[in-house]
Amino acid sequence: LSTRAADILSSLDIPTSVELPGVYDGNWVGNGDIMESVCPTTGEVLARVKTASPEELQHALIKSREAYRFFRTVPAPRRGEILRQIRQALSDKRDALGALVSLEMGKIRTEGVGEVQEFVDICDYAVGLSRMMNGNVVSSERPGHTILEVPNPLGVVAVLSAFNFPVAVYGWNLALSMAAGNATLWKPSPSTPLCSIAVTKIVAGVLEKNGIPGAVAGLVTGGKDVGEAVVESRDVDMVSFTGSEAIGRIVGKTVQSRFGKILLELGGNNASVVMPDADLSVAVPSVFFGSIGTAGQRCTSTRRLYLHRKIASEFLELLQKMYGSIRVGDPLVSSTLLGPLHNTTGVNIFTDAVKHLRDSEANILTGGSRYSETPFDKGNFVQPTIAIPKSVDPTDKIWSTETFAPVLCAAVFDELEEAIEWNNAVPQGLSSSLWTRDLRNMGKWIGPSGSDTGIVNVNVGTSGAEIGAAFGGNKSTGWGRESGGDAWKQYVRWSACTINFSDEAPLAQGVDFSV
Ligand code: UN1
Repeated sequence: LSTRAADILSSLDIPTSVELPGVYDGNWVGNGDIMESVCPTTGEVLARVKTASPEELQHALIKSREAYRFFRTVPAPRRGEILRQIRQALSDKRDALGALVSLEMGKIRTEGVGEVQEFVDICDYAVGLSRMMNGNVVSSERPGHTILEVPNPLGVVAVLSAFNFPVAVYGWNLALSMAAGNATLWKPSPSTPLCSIAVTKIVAGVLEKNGIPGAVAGLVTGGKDVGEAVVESRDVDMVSFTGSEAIGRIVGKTVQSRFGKILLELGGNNASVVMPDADLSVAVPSVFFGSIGTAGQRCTSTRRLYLHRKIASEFLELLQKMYGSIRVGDPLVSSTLLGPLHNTTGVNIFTDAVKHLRDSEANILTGGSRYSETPFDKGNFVQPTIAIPKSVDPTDKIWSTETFAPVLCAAVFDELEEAIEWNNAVPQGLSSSLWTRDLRNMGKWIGPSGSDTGIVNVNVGTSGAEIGAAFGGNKSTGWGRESGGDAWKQYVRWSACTINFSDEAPLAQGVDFSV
């Protein structure tokens, strides 16, 4: 193992040079298939992880159920206090954990650390929430009656997370799920097991100190088989899945067929729309970050760019200049702005998209190839690409599918209505941005005839949402909401309780059933 990898792992108390147990249900075990964690920058094998065997998975589910039965009786503010301690423990390890994210996932240092910060932030939020998960008192139409709407803990929540946010997305789910009084079982992406082991160790340390069963925050690493078994299990009350539309469709159907609860965060295909009155000194750098940040591997990355004819060439010139100045390299080096794609599948997605652009005679303004010279030859480095496809055909896959790589497609429009139509013409509906200084444009954009995405920004890029508002998308993005806003309401089971304090038994709607 390279020294830098060894240093990062040991700073997080992860042993090097052994096969790591990748299952936690109160104890660390792992007798299933061995999975390798590979560094996307160097190709180095960082660790070998022993995943969950089928028996271990079933055992973990039993332990989760037991943990839930205990945890649901712990008062919510007390659960909040445990979250406060988790927040502190994560914050103490923020830089080390951030470095591990960069090492294993490939995103740059500040984004790796930022992701841990996002987990810290949602813990803060959930601490407050633990004293504010209020139900309702509803007026009854019957004398001497009252109606309560009570949020109760839901059960076992399984979180299936993606490689691109190997820490934060679990954090969003864990924090709300714990505040709500559930047990959470994490099935991370098969290619980022180390991040999940490191996070689980930190969380488990806090649970242990407080005498809480470890399976309140359990972990099962593994591949497709483990994921399928979790999704199919009737012991899982809610599945929160982040990933592709293709897999999400299967997950959604499976959970629905057993009438479980489902929360889906699927593909994004996010557009920025730039009006002629936009402040380009704000818009250009934001589009730059939106399209190149995380090497284009956020669900919220900017993939489509619609420019008003009056500013289109100026905008593209400025943007290309920024693309030209991008510092590519090792994501752990603090000056780097563009790291590698996470895996070779990502490289193939990039190559296919570029080939499709070329075949369909798109104008490729910049990029279009891999970086293959040393030191990039060992990693998954690709050139950020801007292309102008021949037409804006929403049925063409270059516009209608999520390309999880730094490929930005641009087109020119004349009227805002036209741009809104293009924005809404794709199956996905996660995030979108309008750049304007005119209030009337803004009103159109955020109103009933405006953008149909779950995140609708003005003079703010498509990616990089704060945790305070609900995060999620509409249409084929899956309609799920995580993080802030009302998202917590999905992690509880609601009880509508009509209570009779009177000496009579009147029926609702005045129904007379007297003998
Ligand atoms: C994701 O890409 O799965 O808004 C989540 C953002 C981040 C989260 C992205 N806060 O870009």
